[in-house]
Amino acid sequence: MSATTQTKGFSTRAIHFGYTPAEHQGALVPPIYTSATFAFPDVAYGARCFAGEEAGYFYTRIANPTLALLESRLASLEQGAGAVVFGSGMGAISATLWSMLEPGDEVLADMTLYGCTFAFMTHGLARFGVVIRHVDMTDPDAVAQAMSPKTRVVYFESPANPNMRLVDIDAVARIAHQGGAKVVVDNTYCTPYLQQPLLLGADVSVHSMTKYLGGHGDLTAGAAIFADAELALRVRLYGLKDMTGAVMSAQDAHLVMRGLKTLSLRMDRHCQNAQKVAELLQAHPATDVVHFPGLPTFAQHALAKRQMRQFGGMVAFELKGGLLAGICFMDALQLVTRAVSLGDAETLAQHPASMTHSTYTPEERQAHGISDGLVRLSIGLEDIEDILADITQALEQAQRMLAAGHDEAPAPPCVQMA
Ligand code: 3LM
Repeated sequence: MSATTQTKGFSTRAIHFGYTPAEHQGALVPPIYTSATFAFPDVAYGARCFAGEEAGYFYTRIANPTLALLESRLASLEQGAGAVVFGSGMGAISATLWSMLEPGDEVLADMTLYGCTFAFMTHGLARFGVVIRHVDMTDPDAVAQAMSPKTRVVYFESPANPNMRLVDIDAVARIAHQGGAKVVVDNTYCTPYLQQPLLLGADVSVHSMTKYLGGHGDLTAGAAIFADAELALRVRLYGLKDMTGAVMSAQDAHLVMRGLKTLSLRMDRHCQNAQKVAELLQAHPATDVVHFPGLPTFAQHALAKRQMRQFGGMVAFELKGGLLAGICFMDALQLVTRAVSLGDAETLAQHPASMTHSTYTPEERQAHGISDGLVRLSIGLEDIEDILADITQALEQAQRMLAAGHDEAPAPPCVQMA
């Protein structure tokens, strides 16, 4: 069997793509090249490397054999022409956007973005003359209306962190391309296993590999996968090399490749468990609203079925009693861990308004559809009965506290209580 053929299935490529043990002393697991620099046989070779005339490795911030293997595997999994890996998801996002934009250009961004992406745009790019405009991309017509001749990049997450809104990638990509803009999709919540943005028309798919791709909460890393190899090269030689230096370590690349081997298995289980949690929450009298694409009542359920393989492992919800009830619920959890991040084996609970999305002002959160009472769960791989039992007891505890008029749960500092 050829280890490198694109015709093999997703899981086969996640395990084998780009690597032949016979070329590496028979080592089943690819070697980890920790070297920062690479020896030149002579000066002329070194000069050719720097001039881009020689394909060899010369410095790990630009390229490294272990990172290159991971990059080729990611490009294969998401059907890209090339990929670049980074030291974090924010490294991938910032290096990509720095490489695509100039002062005076406009980014059209969805209303809801991960908090640090929002901050990078509004507090970062905007300071350098890039105009950021937000539009509700759940409505492709709104994107068409908002496009201007200066729009260079259309940027969104689907599902969006934290409120799970979906964007029709195919429809929005068509509109963006008609207007001459490129489309960047943050595919972190889905991974290449659940969603293939490039096949739906996107130009770049970015990932925090800190999440599902690594899968074990023990590394930070990012990736950008490109439909166009030329843009990939520009991001590597400008965004990564000069603008951010957000290089990934070879040891972390090894860990991500280990994570990739079980990605499809883990995602299947994350999705199954999340579906059961969402159903439990929706049926429970303590909950007000549940945001999960796999619920038939989810407003964009049909779109989810069309563009996602399964519905993902993330669930967001609000309890009756809003913020106070949400805090009581979170503090009552015993198995589920109170922590930010997502995609780990452990089920995690966090409060976006005071944690991941505290980069928005309260007014911005309100305008961008991130309510103070929202609780976000990253559903893990534990036995589903244990996850459901912990959530059930925490819901009951929150109900009891509210019924008893309990008002001791302090509001997180950045959230203004009504
Ligand atoms: C979080 N998110 O808990 P890193 N894109 C998306 C993300 O969710 C994230 C990034 C990019 C969370 C991290 S909040 C302090 C913890 C959709 C990260 C950025 O740079 O690898 O963390 O990825 O939602």
